[in-house]
Amino acid sequence: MSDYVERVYEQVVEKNQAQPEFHQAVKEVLDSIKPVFEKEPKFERHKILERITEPERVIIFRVPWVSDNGEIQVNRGIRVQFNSAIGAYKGGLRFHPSVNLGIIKFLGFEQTFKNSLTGLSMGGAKGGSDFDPKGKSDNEVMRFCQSFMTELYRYIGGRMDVPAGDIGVGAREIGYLFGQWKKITQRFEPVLTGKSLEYGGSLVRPEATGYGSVYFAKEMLKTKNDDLKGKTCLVSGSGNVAQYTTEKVVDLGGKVVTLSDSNGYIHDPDGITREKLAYVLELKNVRRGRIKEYAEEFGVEYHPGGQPWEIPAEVAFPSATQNEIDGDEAKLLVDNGCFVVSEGANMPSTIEAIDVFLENKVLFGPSKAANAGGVATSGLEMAQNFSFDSWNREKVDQRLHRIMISIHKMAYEASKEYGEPGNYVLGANIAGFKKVANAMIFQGHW
Ligand code: NDP
Ligand code: 2IT
Repeated sequence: MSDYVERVYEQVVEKNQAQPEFHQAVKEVLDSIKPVFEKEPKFERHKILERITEPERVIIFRVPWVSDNGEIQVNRGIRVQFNSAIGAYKGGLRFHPSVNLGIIKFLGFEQTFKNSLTGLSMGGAKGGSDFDPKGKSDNEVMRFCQSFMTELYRYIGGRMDVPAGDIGVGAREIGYLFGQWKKITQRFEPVLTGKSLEYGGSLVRPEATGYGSVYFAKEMLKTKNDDLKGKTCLVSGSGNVAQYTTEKVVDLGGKVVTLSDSNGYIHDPDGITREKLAYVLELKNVRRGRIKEYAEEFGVEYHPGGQPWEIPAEVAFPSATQNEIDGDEAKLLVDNGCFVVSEGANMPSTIEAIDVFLENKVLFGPSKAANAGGVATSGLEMAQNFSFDSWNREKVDQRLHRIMISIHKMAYEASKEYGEPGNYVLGANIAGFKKVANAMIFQGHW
């Protein structure tokens, strides 16, 4: 039966050439769910794998805009509506020069299973552009967002497809995108999440991915009667996810000693305090500066070009981007005593790195489980919007916390049922997959 899985994987590679990240994401899921096909032949009969690896729809469009110096610029916009079996399409937008179809497809594919794990009714999607917001003026970002939405608006809606933020897309970009959508459609509905509070955003949405990733780490540690108190933690990135991961670790008594950006990392052996974190938020979100400035401000080491994984620590929270930990870096982490990894970023560990973590019995929280708090809270934002309500911080945070506990439980129980208790890669993939696959079967062949 696992021949079926191998065959479909080969077809995916053949049909989607030059999309290595998409192949990687598919391989990780397919390898995990092999035992499901042995137990339940109906999935093969219904050609679930052929269908689930093919996006329902891919939209690619031109995004022309004019820079401040009067020059015409052209970027590419993409929206991949991957799977709507369990809800309207839902997933973020990424603005980064590296964005291409393969990357957006890997993210949309992952999103399908992640959203399933949240227990909320949300299908999988992802979008973005090769636009680089770095160094652009607010007006340039606004004109770009307006042009992007002038095409995208045709394909989205509060009950159709609801984008949100990701790398390079935060509250500023969501605001410009929403303003343009509203101007074109003359409607006010939850067509985007990650909105500012003033016009329908949810408390705790900015914090949710980072908090959720730490809640997931806490649940994994609990299975060993352990917690984060006094543990040295590595965080990579210094954007949205990294910032609130750091905040929650500090709250729970852990010590975060690194942050990074694409130029290098800082090492603060005394730990990043709330005061220092406030500096990071201002540096990154307001001044849009580089993490190097932290080292200058607080007199700590800056490692240009490097990544935090060479620093000894017990816990790692990769929170920057895909494939930021390879097999050798995973070995280094393990050799230095790291025994908990919670993936805030999407697919930050290569397949080789995951193998190293699993072989060494690291408590490894794969991204589709560990970082699902962000999209889950987007779902809570929509629930508030559709009911014309807004909940207080405690209520949203409690719901988020409960969802992360439930995702951990589902992944753990599936890992146990399939004979590898504590293998959260297996557990999350199986639990996320089954719900979507069954929903597809119930709805007939489409
Ligand atoms: P931000 O844009 O806020 O921050 C991204 C951070 O990662 C920056 O520090 C950035 O550095 C660094 N980074 C980005 N690309 C690279 C790269 N190619 N190499 C090295 N460093 C890089 O994004 P988020 O914090 O929102 O996203 C971080 C990760 O978390 C992504 O993988 C995203 O998909 C994932 N995620 C985000 C969610 C959300 O709600 N925002 C939800 C779930 C997952 P620099 O400034 O130099 O580019
Ligand atoms: O990868 C992700 O889950 C996100 N970027 C958040 C998606 C969302 O719709 O909130």
